[in-house]
Amino acid sequence: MSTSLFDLKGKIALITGGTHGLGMAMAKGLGHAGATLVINGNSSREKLDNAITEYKQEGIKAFGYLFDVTNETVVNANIDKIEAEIGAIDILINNAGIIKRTPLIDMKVADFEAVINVDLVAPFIVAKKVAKGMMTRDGGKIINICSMMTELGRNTVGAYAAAKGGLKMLTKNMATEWAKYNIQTNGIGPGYFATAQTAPIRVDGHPFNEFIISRTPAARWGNPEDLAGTAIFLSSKASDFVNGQIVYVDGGILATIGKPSNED
Ligand code: GCO
Repeated sequence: MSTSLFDLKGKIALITGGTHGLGMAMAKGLGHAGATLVINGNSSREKLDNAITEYKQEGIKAFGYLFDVTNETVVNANIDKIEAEIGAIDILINNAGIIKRTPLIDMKVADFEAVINVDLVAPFIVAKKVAKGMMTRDGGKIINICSMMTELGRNTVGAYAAAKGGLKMLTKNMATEWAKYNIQTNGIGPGYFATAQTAPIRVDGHPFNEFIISRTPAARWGNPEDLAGTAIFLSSKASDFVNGQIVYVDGGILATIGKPSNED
């Protein structure tokens, strides 16, 4: 029996969108802390299989399940399948997300709805099903992946901000309703990280790249590995009395109004 506060041996963790990027980095953190990983992919079997191979190459026990997190019938069937084949889910990281960068005035309603569906409705669908199982056992951990856009607006990401702002309040409501079942529900708000999602706005010389470097007190983009410790913390015994909190891993962006360009 493990005694370490941060030891996840014997735990089963489901990570949606865990085939790449921040989801994979957080999942690896949990895997190296001892958890068995169940990785959801949304579309490509090849991408999912490649990710599972990568986890296993790092000595992590991992299984892949391909399903659309926005479809409640499909989600419910796959959670039942996972819990029958692998075991009861102790930890859920709702990480799967999309972004569409378009000025609101030009955005199609269908595109707006697609972002809301994946980034806000899907975390509700998956968490509701997983929580039902946790309620019949001794509880569990739910982590919703938020964003800087949970707290701040930015040109062209209005739908994403609406979803991620809503996800903060959904997290607080899950915490409110489910804490009595020993389910701790919290969020992680990544700052600006070096991923495929941000690659287009991170190229050298891109005004946004310079802006983020100047706007971040740590004066750098985040590395996906920077998220692993917070994910382990919120997945472990160490956070058993933490509920409804969004932990921002952002290099300090949300702590400051910023500084004039002529200041050090
Ligand atoms: C953007 C970025 C952000 C980051 C992240 C910040 O276009 O502003 O993609 O949305 O990805 O969500 O926390």
